[in-house]
Amino acid sequence: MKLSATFVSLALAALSLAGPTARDPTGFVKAKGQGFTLNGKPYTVFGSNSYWVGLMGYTTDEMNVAFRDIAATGATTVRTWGFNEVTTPSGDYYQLWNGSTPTINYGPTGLENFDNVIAAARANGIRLIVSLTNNWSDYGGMDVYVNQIIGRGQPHDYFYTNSRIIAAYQNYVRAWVERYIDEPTIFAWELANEPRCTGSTSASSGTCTTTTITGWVKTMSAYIKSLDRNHLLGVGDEGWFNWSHSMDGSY
Ligand SMILES: *[C@@H]1O[C@H](CO)[C@@H](O)[C@H](O)[C@H]1NC(C)=O
Ligand SMILES: *[C@@H]1O[C@H](CO)[C@@H](O)[C@H](O)[C@H]1NC(C)=O
Ligand SMILES: CC(=O)N[C@H]1CO[C@H](CO)[C@@H](O)[C@@H]1O
Repeated sequence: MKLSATFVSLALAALSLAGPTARDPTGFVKAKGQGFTLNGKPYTVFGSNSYWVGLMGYTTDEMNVAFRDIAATGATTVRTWGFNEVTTPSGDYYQLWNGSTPTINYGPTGLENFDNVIAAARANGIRLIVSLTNNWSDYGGMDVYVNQIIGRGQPHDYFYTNSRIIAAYQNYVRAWVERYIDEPTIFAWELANEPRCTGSTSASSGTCTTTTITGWVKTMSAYIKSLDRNHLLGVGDEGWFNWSHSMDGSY
């Protein structure tokens, strides 16, 4: 469901724009009205949610094959994960937690690995939407911040309000944003994959509302924009249909 939702929203974005697709690796994509431009030409967002490219232990050659195959479909833009929170080092990961202390992994299994993801995307004319944490427990996500900083089983939504968690998340995103501030292959940062009041643990404070999420979005957007004026920024949210008969309405 997560994947198809992303596909639908990217496909809608693609449908809303006619015209040639710019593949120039230079220049930052900009928002213009309801569309996007690259070096003054229309930029069509069409692609996939290939969250896995930087998390499979791929060699640079394998990353190149993945992006080459995706580009061959006509895709311009790939959404991918810029997070994997772990408490024990394993495979590719970007942040390692020891108790409440996170350490960003700048090495070959961490941000140096993501340097390779970017290089392979660029080599194939693909731009990246990079999500910086997950609502869900896949690849760690928000619940790891909650568990490690304020205690296992604490409400998921404290991620949005606890000052120590906010500081840890900001520290993490600053490392990403500053590393890639001049990198035009980044199409946009995304605050989180599907931020919601509840997550995989179903632990909730009972006081989280839409305003809790939008307040966090305002704080974090302002924070990232204070560091990086080059890149677009998205929330990573879903939920525009509001169907009463199905949970899928929240997509
Ligand atoms: C984790 O932190 C504690 C101190 O809080 C330290 O004694 C321990 O060596 C650390 N573990 C690792 C693997 O770094
Ligand atoms: C969503 O649908 C519910 C009924 O299922 C309704 O009460 C609510 O007002 C709707 N919300 C919006 C934002 O339209
Ligand atoms: C909406 C959605 O896709 N939720 C899923 C997110 O991931 C968790 C597992 O991490 C699932 O339990 C949810 O159903």
